[in-house]
Amino acid sequence: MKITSAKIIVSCPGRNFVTLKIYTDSGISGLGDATLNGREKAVVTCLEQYCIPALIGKDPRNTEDIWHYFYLGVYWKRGAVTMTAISAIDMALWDIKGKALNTPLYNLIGGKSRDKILVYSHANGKDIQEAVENVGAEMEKGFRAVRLQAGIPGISGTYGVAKEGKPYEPAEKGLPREDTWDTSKYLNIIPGLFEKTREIYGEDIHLLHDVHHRCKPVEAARIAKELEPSHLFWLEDPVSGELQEGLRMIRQHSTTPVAIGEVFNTIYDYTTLFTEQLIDYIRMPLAHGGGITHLLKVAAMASVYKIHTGFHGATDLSPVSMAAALHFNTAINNFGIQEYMPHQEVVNEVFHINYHFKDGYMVINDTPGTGIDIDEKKAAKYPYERASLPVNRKTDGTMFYW
Ligand code: KDG
Ligand code: MG
Repeated sequence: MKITSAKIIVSCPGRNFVTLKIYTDSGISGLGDATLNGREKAVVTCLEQYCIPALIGKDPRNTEDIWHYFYLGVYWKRGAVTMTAISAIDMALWDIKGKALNTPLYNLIGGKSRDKILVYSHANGKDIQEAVENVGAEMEKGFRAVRLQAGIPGISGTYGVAKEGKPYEPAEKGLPREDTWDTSKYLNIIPGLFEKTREIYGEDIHLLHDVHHRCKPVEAARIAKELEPSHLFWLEDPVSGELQEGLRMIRQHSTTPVAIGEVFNTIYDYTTLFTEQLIDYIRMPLAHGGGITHLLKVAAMASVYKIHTGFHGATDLSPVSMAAALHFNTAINNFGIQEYMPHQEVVNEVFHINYHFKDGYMVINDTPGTGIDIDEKKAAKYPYERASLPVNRKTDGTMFYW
């Protein structure tokens, strides 16, 4: 079998998605998600100019060799743009492999370890009261795990909190909005949010919280310690992962489980975190962390250190990513949880999805490969629109670092 061509489909059904479609001489094609929120066109260029020309003529079944060809072959290893391009190629090739063998992706990577995938949804509100009420709404939909964020009084536009009752969407049209951030105000609010939630709903719901890399190690240790009585499922991105050693202080002071890595892109971002058992969950998704080939290795190494997966699954990962992740989660032993932030209805016009939500879990069909399809005519109806994630300044105007 040979790769004959590849196409990139950029579409904006409510938000931007970049989809790679690889064609073969056997008539089989495969899909990969190449979406990198706010940097979509950089990945398009990387694929178009550098990767696709080198793919033509290769045997798509050689996923391991092709992965190393692109990872080692660029010389300039790693980085979000390069790794997203490699991830999309890898995802599409595993899709082709599954279709060629007429079997779902999970069968190629270990078969079924489980029939259904535990997912968590999002609840947020402008203040504690609204956020707590929204946890109840998610529980009524059947979710058994909920990520909870609340607006911080005195801070305009808290990241992770929806505006005016709209569904939460991290990127906004146009250039980046500038928000203000004050960590001390944030630290004072969050423990009370979870205390109230536990008081109302008890212990029979998993609660998660995302710090979005906003704390210094000592601040993260404080919040992790203060949240201990609320028994979180995890505290996400408590510090920026640029400095893996920064996670040590959290571990020294608290037993709140830690998840990190939605912005990571290789195993080398995790080595200290694994070997010192500084975290409990891996957030790095298939779409940015080198695809199935690389994440199989990351998950295997994590399992040695009793660490589970908890892949990123925000709306900026396309349904192609979600389908691939559900297969992956079905197969591996050390799966923990999957983030599920439902896409807007219009997304289902473009992507024909093969999974559904039921009683707190996602279920994936047995269609060969990843089993997801794209309607290119519908995709063309929604052209790319520039969108950006916000940037943050401290109250005195300094760019927020930490
Ligand atoms: O593109 C950035 C978003 O995906 C991210 O901010 C969402 O933190 C996020 C999460 O955990 O879903
Ligand atoms: Mg996050």
